[in-house]
Amino acid sequence: MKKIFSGIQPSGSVTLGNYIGAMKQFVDLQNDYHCYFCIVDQHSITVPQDKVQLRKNIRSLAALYLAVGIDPSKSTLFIQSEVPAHAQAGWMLQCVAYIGELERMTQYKDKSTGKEAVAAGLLTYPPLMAADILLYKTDLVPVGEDQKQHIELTRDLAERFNKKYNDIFTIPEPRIPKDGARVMSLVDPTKKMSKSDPNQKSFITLLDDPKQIVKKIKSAVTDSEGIVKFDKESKPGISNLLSIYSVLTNKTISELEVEYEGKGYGDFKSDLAEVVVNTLAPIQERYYQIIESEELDRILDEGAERANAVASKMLKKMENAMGLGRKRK
Ligand code: ATP
Ligand code: LTN
Repeated sequence: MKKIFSGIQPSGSVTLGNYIGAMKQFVDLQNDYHCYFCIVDQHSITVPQDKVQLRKNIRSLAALYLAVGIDPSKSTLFIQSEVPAHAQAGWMLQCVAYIGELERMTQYKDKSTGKEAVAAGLLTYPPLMAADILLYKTDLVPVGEDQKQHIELTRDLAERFNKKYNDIFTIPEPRIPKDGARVMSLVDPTKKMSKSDPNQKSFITLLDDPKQIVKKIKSAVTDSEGIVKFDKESKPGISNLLSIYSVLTNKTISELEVEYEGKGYGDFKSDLAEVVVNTLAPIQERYYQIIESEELDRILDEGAERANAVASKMLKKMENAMGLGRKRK
């Protein structure tokens, strides 16, 4: 069976963008692939985090993975910091990566621009992500559009390592959804919806209640034309809402354009809010059953154990290839 690895940062509440761009695909893929899904807490400390909130976010993200449909009997769900091989392999890959290529990463540029103190880890984030992926002989990495550049770098690092040391890494491919790979902010539809955006109105979280969802969608920035039509350039707001509507209902954008011909944004937005509320209701119900359960801890313990067994083997291969420590099998 081919292998899949993907990770989400516990850097805030999971958004509709994370769900549509990443999590929704995970659920479908777990039937056909050997899947590893990770809560990448070590990635999230590349920007400042409140330690109490971080712990909450880690548990909440784990419960959400299960609530959207990740089945622990099919997939391995675990927390990155509970599998030490990630940080160890990440260090080794930092020594394979060049500063120049790390400085070219757009996520680094976006998150560091204008900041007074930037953690070194923000720059060296991609080799840790490469370690996440390469430790599991991953074939496919399902992610949103924004992560494409990081997967390309992962491929470059793997090829460089294979050539220089020993041919041990599988070269992974990104898997980016055809639709919904870049859900935009509700406040500024030229920016990606992001869970660490300080403006709460810019995103819908998977745990927002119906009232909040209706309010956020009603106040989503559109244009003054009043015509429900997809045009990313001149109507980015309504185009974003159309994309969300389309992926959540499986109706095509053209079908929706016909359905809302002659109707205003008000009707369109109320219907979309209803679609989002109905999509999230069963997820929220499962979430609240799982979040406080001991079952969740058991699943995470078992996940870490399974991940550790696989990752530590690849880590040894990396150490042998690079000549670190003493020769071991
Ligand atoms: P942060 O704001 O802390 O950077 P984020 O919301 O961008 O977080 P990540 O944890 O970095 O989310 O991403 C988890 C997954 O969700 C990745 O596969 C990423 O590509 C995807 N993703 C994130 N934002 C969006 C979006 N707006 N549209 C589609 N996919 C997205
Ligand atoms: N960089 C990703 C999160 C991430 C990831 C990974 C995704 C860390 N490690 C491995 C896929 C595979 C992000 O910011 N969304």
